Amino acid sequence: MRVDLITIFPEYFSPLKLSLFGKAQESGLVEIEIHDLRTFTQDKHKTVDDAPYGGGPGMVMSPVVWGEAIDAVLSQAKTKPVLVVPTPSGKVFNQEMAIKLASFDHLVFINGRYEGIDSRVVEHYQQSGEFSEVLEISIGDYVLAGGEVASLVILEATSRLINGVLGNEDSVTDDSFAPGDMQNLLEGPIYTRPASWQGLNVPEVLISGDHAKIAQWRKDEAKKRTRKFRPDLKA
Ligand code: 97T
Repeated sequence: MRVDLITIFPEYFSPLKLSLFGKAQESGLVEIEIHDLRTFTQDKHKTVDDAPYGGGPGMVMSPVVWGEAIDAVLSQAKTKPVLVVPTPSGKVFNQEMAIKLASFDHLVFINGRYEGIDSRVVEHYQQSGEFSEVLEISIGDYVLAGGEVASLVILEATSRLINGVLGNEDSVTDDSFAPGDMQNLLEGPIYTRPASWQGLNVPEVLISGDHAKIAQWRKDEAKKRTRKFRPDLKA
């Protein structure tokens, strides 16, 4: 998979150079390139924003500068990429969307700061046909200072699903092997040695050796936890 990230804060993406992602990149499974938006400005002050039409607080990022940057990335693309736009007004990200993103060959993330990116940028690339899809994605109902952290979240959730990345040995995408990846249920409690710690004992059933009983217990605990913390999920 090829990933391009465009940002005014390239340093935000330094975690991508750490072991987890670094290994995936060395092995050639994921190729990540970070682009500084300011290199696509025309003026001496490298301006990327302007006042909003209609008034109001804050600044809006320029469609002209974003267009230059995105077109430069597109000109290097071998296949039609997917445009990922982190925004608080997008569709809320979930595991199903991560699985879908992991199936694509090329992702381009654009990271807005200030009050956001001029809305014509998304509109233009939706209609230009240069991207196979344009996905506006929120990572939850809270406000960030910009899209960079949201992009990191989306990229980590996505890249760990690619075989060979982040130690994925086909166990990750298979629900039956990956309780933490379950779509409809939270994971129940888990334990390791010692059997007793701080006066707290590991549930007897897990030491019983009765695998059918253990599976039933885990399912029951997962349901209890889901009903408690995520009543919106069907458990
Ligand atoms: O709050 C934001 C600002 C810019 C880009 C994305 C976000 C956001 O994404 N998910 C929640 C908030």
